[in-house]
Amino acid sequence: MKKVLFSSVIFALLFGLAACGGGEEAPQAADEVVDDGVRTIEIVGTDDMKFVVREAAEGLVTGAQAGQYLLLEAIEAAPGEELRIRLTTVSNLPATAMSHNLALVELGTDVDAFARASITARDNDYIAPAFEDQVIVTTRMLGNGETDTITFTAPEAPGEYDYVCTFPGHFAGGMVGKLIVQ
Ligand SMILES: [Cu+2]
Repeated sequence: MKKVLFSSVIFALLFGLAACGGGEEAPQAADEVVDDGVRTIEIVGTDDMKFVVREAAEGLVTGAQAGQYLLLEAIEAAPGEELRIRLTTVSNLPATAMSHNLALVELGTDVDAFARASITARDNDYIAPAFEDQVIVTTRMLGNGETDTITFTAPEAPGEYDYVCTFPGHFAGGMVGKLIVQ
């Protein structure tokens, strides 16, 4: 019994040390760091109210350089393709002033109306309840340093699906893009 206890203490000590890891950036959460073959797109939301990526990649339509990033204009996907989007907000401002989400909506959604209606939907993470049935998938609203990962299946119907950030003013500021299913 005594030996067992001793081993447990050693184990706890070793485990504790390993968990501390010493200064390296900790992973977001165990369930977000996975390698299961699903295409994962790392997107950053910036203080310029843009969706950006760190580098170009197949299946991404990128535009102008935006500081250290590339503007992300569109994501190309096959019908029914499984996709994962990891959105991270990088900001110098408090979350109440600068947060981002990424909400993908059905074809035919009036995104301008959706964004405008969502301005007053703070209690619902800035997703207007009246438009919820047109939202295919959305991340949480994220302040500086926060990340959310969504895994979803691209629609079967080909078309250009809008995604927007619904934080007040960000749609108007150009925080938009398209999921091109083809
Ligand atoms: Cu935003």
